[in-house]
Amino acid sequence: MIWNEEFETLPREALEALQLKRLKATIERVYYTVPFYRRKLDEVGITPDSIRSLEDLKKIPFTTKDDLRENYPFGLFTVPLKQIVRIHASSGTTGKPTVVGYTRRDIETWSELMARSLSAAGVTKEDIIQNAYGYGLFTGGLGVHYGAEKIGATVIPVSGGQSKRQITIMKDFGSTVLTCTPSYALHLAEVAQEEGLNPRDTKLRVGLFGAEPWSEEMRKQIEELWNIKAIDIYGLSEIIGPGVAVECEEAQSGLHIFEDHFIPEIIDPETGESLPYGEYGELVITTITKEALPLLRYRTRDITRLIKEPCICGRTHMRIDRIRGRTDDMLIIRGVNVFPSQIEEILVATEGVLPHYMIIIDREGSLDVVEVQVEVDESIFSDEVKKLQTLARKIENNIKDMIGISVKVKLVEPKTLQRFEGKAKRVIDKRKL
Ligand code: DLL
Repeated sequence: MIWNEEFETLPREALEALQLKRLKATIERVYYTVPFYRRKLDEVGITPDSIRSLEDLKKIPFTTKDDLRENYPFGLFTVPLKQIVRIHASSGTTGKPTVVGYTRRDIETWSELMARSLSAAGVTKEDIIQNAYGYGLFTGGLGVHYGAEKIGATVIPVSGGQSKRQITIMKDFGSTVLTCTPSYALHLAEVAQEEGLNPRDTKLRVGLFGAEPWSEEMRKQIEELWNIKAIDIYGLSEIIGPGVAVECEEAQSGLHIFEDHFIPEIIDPETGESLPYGEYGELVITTITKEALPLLRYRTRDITRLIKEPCICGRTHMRIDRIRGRTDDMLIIRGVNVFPSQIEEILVATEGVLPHYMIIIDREGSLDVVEVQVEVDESIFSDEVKKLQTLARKIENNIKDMIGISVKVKLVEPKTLQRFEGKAKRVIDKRKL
């Protein structure tokens, strides 16, 4: 279902005209209110008047996470705090958190984008949404919450964690939609089983999963386990939170990025040059309707590609492909670039292997060594040792053939690896410790 027919199906020409108008207004806004942007734009000789076409966007310097950190906490806000009605922050693994602020209108924009996202997944006011994204400084919980209320659905603000209680609530309240990270959706299915509930027997029919990379194979597993449709939803705090892009239930192939609010570009993460259409690279986003914290050419560090082909759902907004991973999550193993999601794809596609794994990288002498620990079915585990070895070798060969790196695969018993309530952490890089 399309929430905002008018804007989500704007013909390209009208959409681009709107983008240009909004881009100009955004540049004007930051130029006159944020010293950081004023300085940056002056350095390259750009004034708000120099932007005549969307192509001119390329003349504007990038904004990075470091810029946000250097202006911690509120230095990039365009308005005084009295106009800010909400703050969120992402913890990050190193250094200061990234702090983002919203005006009342920003919250309205975000709610609209989340209403669109839920509708794209087929969610309506008839639904009961169990929102198991964390509430708090993380944008997942409240982002979904406001969108859910906007469409008039019944929202259960259960937040993440307390998994047994999640299952009780799901059963007793008859939740029809689950929102959480894909790794938590997997974990919850296990907990349901432990509680004597077959996850396929619940009333759940749709899930909106995101906030971390997951593979197509993982989607199949989740859909199968829960007997639901699993929709990929993308976003980041800096840009607004969840609801930057979402898959439609019709195609489930690529995520529509809401182009009346964001302008996407793909660049080579090494050189910063724009890449030809269709190539994978780093996603760069310019916000064109944000008030408190507009970002010009923000480097997301997420790797994807653009898809401009028309979609069967009727939306005219282009799509981004499933996120492959982040530039900073990319592993360089003996010189080969590898994303954990590529390894995941191979593991999860293997018969008898469970979607729970951990990648451990270490250095022996000057050589990188990788161990992939992955859980296997109880039935396989109780098989003879030889069968287990054969399976491990088979996975090692597939990884070698498809990705080009040699790894050691260690098959472990079900439920022995760590589980996650929020974003999963599936790589331990001891080289960096
Ligand atoms: O994770 C916002 C969000 C909440 C998105 C709920 C979807 C659902 P941050 O904590 O700032 O915001 O983390 C943003 O998470 O740059 C990606 O690297 C990753 N990410 C988010 N969605 C996806 C996705 C939220 N669908 C960072 N696929 C982003 C892959 C994703 N990675």
